[in-house]
Amino acid sequence: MADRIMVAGAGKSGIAAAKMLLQLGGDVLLYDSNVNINVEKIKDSFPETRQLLIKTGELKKNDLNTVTLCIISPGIDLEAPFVKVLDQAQIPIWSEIQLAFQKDKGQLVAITGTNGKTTTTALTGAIMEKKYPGTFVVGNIGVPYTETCLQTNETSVTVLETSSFQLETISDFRPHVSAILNITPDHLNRHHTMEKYIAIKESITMNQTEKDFCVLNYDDPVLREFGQSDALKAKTVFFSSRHILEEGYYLKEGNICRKFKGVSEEVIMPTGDLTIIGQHNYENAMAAIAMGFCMDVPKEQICAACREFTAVEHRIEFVRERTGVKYYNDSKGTNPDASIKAVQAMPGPILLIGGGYDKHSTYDEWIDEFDGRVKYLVLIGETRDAIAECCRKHGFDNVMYAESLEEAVKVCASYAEMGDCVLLSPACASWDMFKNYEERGTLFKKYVNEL
Ligand code: UMA
Repeated sequence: MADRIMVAGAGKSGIAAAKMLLQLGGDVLLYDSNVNINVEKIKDSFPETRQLLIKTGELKKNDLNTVTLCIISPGIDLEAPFVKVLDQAQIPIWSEIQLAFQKDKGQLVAITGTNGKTTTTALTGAIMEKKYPGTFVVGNIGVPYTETCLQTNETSVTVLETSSFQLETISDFRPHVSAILNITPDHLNRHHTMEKYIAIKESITMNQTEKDFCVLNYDDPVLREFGQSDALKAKTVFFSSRHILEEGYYLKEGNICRKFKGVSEEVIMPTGDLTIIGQHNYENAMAAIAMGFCMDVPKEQICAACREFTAVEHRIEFVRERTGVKYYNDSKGTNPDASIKAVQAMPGPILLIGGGYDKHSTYDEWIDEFDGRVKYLVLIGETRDAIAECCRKHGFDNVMYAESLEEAVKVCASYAEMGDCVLLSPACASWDMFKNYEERGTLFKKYVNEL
């Protein structure tokens, strides 16, 4: 019997990986632990199913008889019970991005970090597109890498948003340019310790050599140390929004500038030319600009892409103004640090909608940021008791509960006054009440537009 590759998880990544493997003539076992998924509907999405087996529910050793490799979807925890069965059978596990990387014929730019990944990936993609018309923008941003990797050629560039979940099971994955934007606590329910989470993020560089580049945030103490350590083989390119660097990209007098050994300071562009707002977005822009230069995109093309770029959906996205109140969708604010950035970027007093899936985050710094900015916090979801308790501890009493996102929007609209901002920035993932953060953000916009 022919060798079979198992693809674990029948979500976006799993379906794309299975299709790619079938297209290459392989035999695939598509496995999902959820017995309630619609197997017939999944089969219908495949053009050809002769070499495809689908299995749901408990995985047994016998199911793995001819399986030689497992491609795992990012949402699956390596502590999931079926992974033990794979380990016992000594079947190697690759992430979906590792599989795609092996088939990528072009150049790869990969971006990770706790926050800012999606905006930076989209902007970097727009910069690359100017010089390399065959640019693909994929990964955690929503399009699986395996969906596009077979379309790559020697001249194409792939810009990949890379989550810690995807990096956990790479092997020879090697981007020519990598970036780590920042590292603050997130997904600790899965990675358990900060040390492990940091190591996974830094592993984006593990196969890079001195021919490659790694763009790092100088203001993040962990990344500054990493960039100066021998552990990093790629050329370090720092950016900073707080320091004028001897070498790297930085902010000075309202401009994004750069300076390198033997070359005098060069102004790239004024931050005022960008439509994305807030210091964190200037950091994202500097990282994207640095990646543009690493990939030899001319300065005029980099600046043009930056000027044309508008905020990505669900990231401090302006929805509408109604009776003098501005509504913003920051559904992508899925951890406290991301939500702090949104709170800081608001142009007026805030009615904030927070709460969601429990990733065991701590909310103290988020709530400290409310001071003088947040008028009311309306809580939804699994974490609302924990957040309300933390608010009490910090002396913030203007907390209300809502049973649904729709109710939360209505509560905010009824309490908001002229000049206020209603912000959905939950500081939590969405998986307790929604399929994903996109669904949460899309519904928020719908409820706001129905007011
Ligand atoms: N499943 C199992 N066993 C398990 C757990 C899940 O079989 O133990 C199955 C589920 O029943 C489901 C499938 O796995 O059928 C879901 O797989 P998935 O969660 O990996 O979801 P995908 O649809 O493949 O989407 C993934 C990313 N999701 C996650 O990392 C949770 C998407 O990132 C990404 O856009 C997509 O691949 C394409 O690359 C989303 C995300 O929330 C946006 N990412 C996290 C974040 O940004 O914080 C990391």
